[in-house]
Amino acid sequence: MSFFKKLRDKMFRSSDKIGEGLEALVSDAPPLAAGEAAPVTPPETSAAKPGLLGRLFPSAEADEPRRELDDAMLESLEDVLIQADMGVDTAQRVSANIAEGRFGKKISASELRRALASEVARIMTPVARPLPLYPTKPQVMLVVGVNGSGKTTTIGKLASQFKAAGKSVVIAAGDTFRAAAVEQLQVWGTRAGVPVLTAPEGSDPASLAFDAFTRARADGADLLMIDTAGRLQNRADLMEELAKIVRVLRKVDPTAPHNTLLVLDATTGQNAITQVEIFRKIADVSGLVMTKLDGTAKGGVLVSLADKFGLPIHAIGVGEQIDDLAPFDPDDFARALVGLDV
Ligand SMILES: Nc1nc2c(ncn2[C@@H]2O[C@H](COP(=O)(O)OP(=O)(O)OP(=O)(O)O)[C@@H](O)[C@H]2O)c(=O)[nH]1
Ligand SMILES: [Mg+2]
Repeated sequence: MSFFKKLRDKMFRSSDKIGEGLEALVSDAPPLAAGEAAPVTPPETSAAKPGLLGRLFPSAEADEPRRELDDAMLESLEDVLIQADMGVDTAQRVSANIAEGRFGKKISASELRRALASEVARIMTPVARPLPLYPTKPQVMLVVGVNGSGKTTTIGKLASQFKAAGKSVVIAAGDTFRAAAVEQLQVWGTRAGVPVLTAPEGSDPASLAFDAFTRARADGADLLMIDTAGRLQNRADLMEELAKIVRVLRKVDPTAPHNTLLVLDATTGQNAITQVEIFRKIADVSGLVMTKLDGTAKGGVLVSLADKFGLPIHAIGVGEQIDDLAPFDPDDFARALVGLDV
């Protein structure tokens, strides 16, 4: 199954919500009753085949209800986007851009969907950047984020992908706060076939980071990924802990860490915005990973993150399995978000 199909299937809640919202905007007709068949497009008359045949057998899309794009409809569009967690500013900007050249014209739900998908893709394209790899050995990736955002899982998935790509990877279990966190990372390390360096519960994560760095360097590893604890209850402690990790890493290599990945949980919706603001103050965040895009109606938050911060989005997580992490593709994401098939 292509990753797009998987993303589309898994992001069903976002796309359903936006898709239904758009249909409702354009049509006053009651929705199809359960069990009632949707109109089927005859194969020869699909939009991909315009011309004579298309004119003789108008496609289902041509029969779609249309409604004039006016102020009221734009306002409702904004509401649909806000409900999908795009945030007020981004929702307004997106709606205004969609109105350009279309205001006062009759528009169908399919046209609206396509317009929205291309607007979302336009916003996301500049931030869609794969995780950069440098020739530095080892390249140090510090992984930060609030509790439960998916840091450990993301490290496991990334380690497995880098390993499969022929890189030698070392993981440091820098969340020394909970014994369970270390065990969880060891499970991922075993799955990925990657060594996990640990320290006793409650010990100093910075000294583990230092040991892991010197060991990874001595071993000639390509990548060192450092997991961290995500306790935000006490921001000063966390700030101090992360600052100390960075300080000791820089004793070994003044250019480290080479990436600081902030892992965000899509289901937290607009809260992700606050998390970016906080973590940017605490750490030198170089890029984002958005997890749990499967089964959330809040995928729109990614659009508002891109619009607001312009930080690179490296990857997205759509499940708990080892291969449920993919590079961020703006077109696939936009189409999945609005519920377009192709
Ligand atoms: N559905 C889904 N679940 C995910 C995804 N990524 C992580 N999870 C789940 O989210 C939960 C938390 O993930 P962790 O990786 O433990 O999060 P963490 O940031 O390390 O959490 P702490 O160590 O407590 O700070 C786990 O149950 C994961 O399986 C994802 O992309 N989709
Ligand atoms: Mg963890």
